[in-house]
Amino acid sequence: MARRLKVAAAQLGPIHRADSRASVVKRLMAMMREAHASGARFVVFPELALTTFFPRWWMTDQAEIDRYFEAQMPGPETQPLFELGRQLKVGFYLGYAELTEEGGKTKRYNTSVLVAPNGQLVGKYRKVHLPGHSEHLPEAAFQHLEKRYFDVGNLGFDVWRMFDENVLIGQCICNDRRWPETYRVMALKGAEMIVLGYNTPNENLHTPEEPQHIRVFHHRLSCQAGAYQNASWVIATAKAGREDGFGMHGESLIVAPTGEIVAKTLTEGDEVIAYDCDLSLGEYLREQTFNFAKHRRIEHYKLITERTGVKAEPAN
Ligand code: ING
Repeated sequence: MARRLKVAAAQLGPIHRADSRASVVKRLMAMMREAHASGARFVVFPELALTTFFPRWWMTDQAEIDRYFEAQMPGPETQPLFELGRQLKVGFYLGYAELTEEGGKTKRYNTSVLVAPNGQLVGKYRKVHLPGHSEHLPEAAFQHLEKRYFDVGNLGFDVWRMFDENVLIGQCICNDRRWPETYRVMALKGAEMIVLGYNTPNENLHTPEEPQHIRVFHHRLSCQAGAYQNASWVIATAKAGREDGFGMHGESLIVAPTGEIVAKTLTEGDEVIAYDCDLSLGEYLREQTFNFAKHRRIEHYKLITERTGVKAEPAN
């Protein structure tokens, strides 16, 4: 009997600065119900799924910034979503801004959690690859201040066993999907399915002349390559649409271990897509092409973990 898990990507349309968390949680719950009605047992929500993508705004007042963060997960406003998951026996991935105390210091992370069908929190991830910049760019059409508002994630890349099928599930966030190291570390820990949420502006902040179709092409390329090269299912869920006028692309994807896109969203609004994932599909790739133990030569890869940036050193 093939191990199968029906998974849904629950894409969010825009969340404006004026939108309340309660109104967003209602939308998340409606999509969880829709996913459940389609037979899905695992729902992947976006990155920073409770608020607008606030790193686009220059803010200096820490209290104003912290209004976008959660001090508890679940907290009073998100508890209804966890309760619904427990009632429907649906597990989920949720991205949010985490405010926490570590060693007497306040820390702020771009975080995601995996929640089991019994409503219990299974695992937490904090975004490692923070894109953008930390200083104000007054001439730019919008900001991308993740390096200012968040600390670099300190939990590494992990996988967790979930569901009766004992699926090994890894999680990451947005820009992480562009870095092959992200998928590879989780695949080396046995990931069969890697889930992530994202908020990706339509425009390139630094190169406005970059054709818009390139953004979606690079998004697909990153997810498809990550899936194929690690023989893993990849589910990538957008927060999309125009938030206070600033556009972000949709194209939420469910990608098979072969690298093929098996489902994608068509709109930039709240939209649920689902697919009954055969967890054995990646096995032949893990046994042959990407049999890591048989084919990888780590003695030639040292530079990947010893050197951060480029240092041109031609062999001739
Ligand atoms: N957003 C974007 C992302 O990685 C980005 C930032 C877009 C970086 C395109 C490079 C190229 O999808 C977040 N939130 O990481």
